[in-house]
Amino acid sequence: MARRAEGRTFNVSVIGLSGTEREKGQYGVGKSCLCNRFLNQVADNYYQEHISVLSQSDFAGRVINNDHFLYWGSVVKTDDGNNFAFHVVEQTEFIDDVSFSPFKTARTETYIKRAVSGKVQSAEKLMYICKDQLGMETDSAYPQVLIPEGKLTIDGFLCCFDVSKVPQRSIEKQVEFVAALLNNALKTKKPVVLATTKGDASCTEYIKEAEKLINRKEFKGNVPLVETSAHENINIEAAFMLLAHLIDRTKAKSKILPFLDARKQRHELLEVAKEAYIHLLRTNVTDPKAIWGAWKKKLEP
Ligand SMILES: Nc1nc2c(ncn2[C@@H]2O[C@H](COP(=O)(O)OP(=O)(O)OP(=O)(O)O)[C@@H](O)[C@H]2O)c(=O)[nH]1
Ligand SMILES: [Mg+2]
Repeated sequence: MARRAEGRTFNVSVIGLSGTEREKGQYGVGKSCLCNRFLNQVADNYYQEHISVLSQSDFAGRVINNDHFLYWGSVVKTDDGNNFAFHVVEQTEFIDDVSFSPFKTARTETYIKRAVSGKVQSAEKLMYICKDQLGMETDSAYPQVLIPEGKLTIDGFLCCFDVSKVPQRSIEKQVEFVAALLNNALKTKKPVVLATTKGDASCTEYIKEAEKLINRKEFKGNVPLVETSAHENINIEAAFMLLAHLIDRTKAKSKILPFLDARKQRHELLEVAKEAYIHLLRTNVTDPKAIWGAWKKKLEP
């Protein structure tokens, strides 16, 4: 059954509470970090801070390209021996750093309508890597990867729900916003997964609110929930793979671990990796005067 997924590309749109500080509170809900963790395999390429308050020139640059979404690039993941290719976009709201209101574009719908678009398009838009890339788009430090040509048809939505406490954002506000977003996303008939974000800094009542939300009668059974943490890399791949299985209607459903079990598994894996790395260093680097920079390069794959 799972073979059907072989060679298929899944275009995923990551959505969630977005807007000015008045709407989303002091920080975002974690859409960018979730995308960053999924797309970049190398831990050193994970950035904890991304921006959405920009200058007019950064908004008009090739990465943002005068649109309220980011193209995060593509990645291939292997599950049960099958390859799953993903293209990921993040629907957000970019704010002008002079007026502190959203940049005006040709599209005038609200975020809740725009974020569930079935197709996204932005001619020659470049893949976003990190905030320092803005204004430096042509610098050789940043690979220039183009969004696929033409319209990108979205196959499913990964909706973020922040379960940490954020100043100037009430939980009621987030619940109301995400409920409207889920409603609109389900109307598209595309699969939707709710990812609780920032599980490493979670508040139990907020997790309960997310569970209550997906158990409302209009969503019950239609929106699976995955508890994630981008900072600790917990259940991130699992959330995308679950969505891919729903899109592909494969019987091989991903097994989603509860947050604490997934965290334990992650810590065990890190422990094994750490031990293996220490062993590698001990067996290779025997010169007490060895220079770290030079050896690091030699040992990197
Ligand atoms: N503790 C913790 N903080 C996180 C995690 N993910 C994101 N954050 C923090 O939350 C803040 C907002 O994260 P972003 O990923 O930029 O949020 P966003 O939804 O993309 O924000 P906008 O696009 O501006 O709406 C940043 O300070 C992140 O470091 C996480 O897994 N754990
Ligand atoms: Mg963002």
